[in-house]
Amino acid sequence: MYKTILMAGVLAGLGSSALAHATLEQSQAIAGKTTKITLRVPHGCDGQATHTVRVALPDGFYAAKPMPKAGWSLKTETGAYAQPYNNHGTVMTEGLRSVQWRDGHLEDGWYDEFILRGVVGPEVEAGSVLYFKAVQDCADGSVDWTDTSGSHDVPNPAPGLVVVAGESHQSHSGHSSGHGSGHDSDHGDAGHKDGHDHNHEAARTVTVGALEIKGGFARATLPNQPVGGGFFTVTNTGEADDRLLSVATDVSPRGEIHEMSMDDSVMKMRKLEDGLVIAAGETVVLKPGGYHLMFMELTQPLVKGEVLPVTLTFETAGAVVVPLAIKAPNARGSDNHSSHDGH
Ligand SMILES: [Cu+2]
Repeated sequence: MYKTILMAGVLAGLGSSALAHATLEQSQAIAGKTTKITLRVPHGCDGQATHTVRVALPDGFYAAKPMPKAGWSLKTETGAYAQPYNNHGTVMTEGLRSVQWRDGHLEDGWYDEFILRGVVGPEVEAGSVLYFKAVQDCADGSVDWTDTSGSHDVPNPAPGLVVVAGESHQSHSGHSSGHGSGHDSDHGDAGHKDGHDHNHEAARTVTVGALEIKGGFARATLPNQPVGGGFFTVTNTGEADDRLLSVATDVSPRGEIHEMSMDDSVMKMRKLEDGLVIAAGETVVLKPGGYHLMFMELTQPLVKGEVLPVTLTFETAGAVVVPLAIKAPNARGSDNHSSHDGH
């Protein structure tokens, strides 16, 4: 129990530093669907009040509309899209590209949210990140949130969300996810993809620092199954060791890094309290029966064919979002993982 509390403290510590940044409330959006974007502004510029909040809309986000805000005036800019979109049978080649909420007053010690909505282009690849670069203007300066490198170690990461594949019509009715993004869409037919290749894009290689991560997958869970497992292969192409410190995901309040090993001819699982070392020049495989990610207290089932974005945090390389393709409950493993029931 003590370990659990200690771990929670460490996670809370990481969380609070992330909260100091401007972020989006939404962590995911579905390709081809309408989604709401909520920019959270947690502080001003070095103690000064914010009077303007500017947000640039990324390519791949169209038919956007800002939500007006009492006490702030709205200024918008339109421009050409990177590609045309079919919006209810009308071809759109341009539209809203940036929004400014101006002439407001948000004290450094206050918190507020700035909202817009739009459609994620059906062409946006699952697993890619849409960044909404944001800038706060104050009396004597600005704070920018415009770094789109994907690293969480920079002082000014741009707010972003992970795009997941559009659902097929068949699987939609059976979808029990509590995730709201896009489900209120009135653009449901805008470029609906067939559901068969959802997993395909998730298999691509993700690079962060000297690390190359590929083959990410998770196992679909049965209804009421309390935990889920995630796997991937990581190669350290650098000169120095790195270490996987934590995993975070929307579907679980607690992600852990586990190891399965034989102990007196009994397969046992244990949590790696100090993380998992990725030695320089080495490849570490997380797989069923070996090292794995474990998502405790699942808040929703992992559905085969969907993509689960997880945020991995490494000691040196920093944090990176890795899409895990959700495969069959027994995917790529012969072990029955039954010891997980004891969690
Ligand atoms: Cu486990």
